Amino acid sequence: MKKTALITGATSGIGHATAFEFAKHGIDLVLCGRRLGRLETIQKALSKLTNVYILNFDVRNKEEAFKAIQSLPEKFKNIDILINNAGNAHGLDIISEGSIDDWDAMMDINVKGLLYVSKAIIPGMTERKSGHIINIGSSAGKEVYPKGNVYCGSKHAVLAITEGMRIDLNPYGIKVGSINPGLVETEFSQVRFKGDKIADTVYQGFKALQAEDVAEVIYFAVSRPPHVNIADVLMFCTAQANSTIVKKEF
Ligand code: NDP
Ligand code: 8X3
Repeated sequence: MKKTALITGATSGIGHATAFEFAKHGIDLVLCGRRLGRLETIQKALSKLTNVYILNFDVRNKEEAFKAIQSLPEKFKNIDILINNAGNAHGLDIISEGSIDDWDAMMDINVKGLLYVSKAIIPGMTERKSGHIINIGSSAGKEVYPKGNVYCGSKHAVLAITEGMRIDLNPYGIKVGSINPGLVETEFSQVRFKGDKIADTVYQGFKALQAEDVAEVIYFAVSRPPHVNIADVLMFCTAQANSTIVKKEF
């Protein structure tokens, strides 16, 4: 039977690549993000392959998030697969110099935004006693690196919440897992460094993971048979050993 997936952060990077990967496999899509123009462009491109509905909201705003999800038309209402992907890092500073606005943004988007969207979608899954939730964590949810303090904290929270969801949703037969990549070449560093040219150097000298590499793993997880749940994946590019060791060609 055709499934419907809701992907947050579908306008760029991992979420965007996942939308394309899912469309290729005929999964119906509800694509979310703040940049409406991008959502419309992606909808136009993917509508040739599958049914696509777009929802334009900021995950930080719980009223907007609930209103958007509740507004889904009948055809897209039953979300089989939730990909909680929207997120980002803001700044890279030692804890004494970090900006409170950056901290708020990371906790509000990466942690609270994920919770709001989940809260709006999980009741439908528990009612139907089926569903699959994949939270996009990070290697930063398993390790802490210098100046990563609050971003790493937000991603550790994502991992703890994922495990909590898996426990609590177990009686309903709902699959819950996390995919945790290391360095992926997306708009992530443009956002983290607020457009500063240092962002251009982050992925230089080695081949970082590409958004499509992560999307393929996400599709692998959602395409397993009903008795198999991919609970936790840590993935790096070959050049990366952990959060602080990356083999560069210069
Ligand atoms: P991108 O910056 O390319 O994409 C981030 C996506 O999140 C965009 O589609 C953006 O859409 C959306 N988003 C950001 N803030 C909000 C918000 N307030 N409300 C709604 N949507 C929002 O980064 P990535 O693809 O790399 O990041 C995706 C996820 O992967 C994040 O959770 C990130 O932490 C995680 N990750 C990234 C890694 C990396 O190295 N790139 C490694 C490990 C994990 P819009 O701006 O249109 O709202
Ligand atoms: C993104 C990976 O190492 O830039 O979550 O924090 S890292």
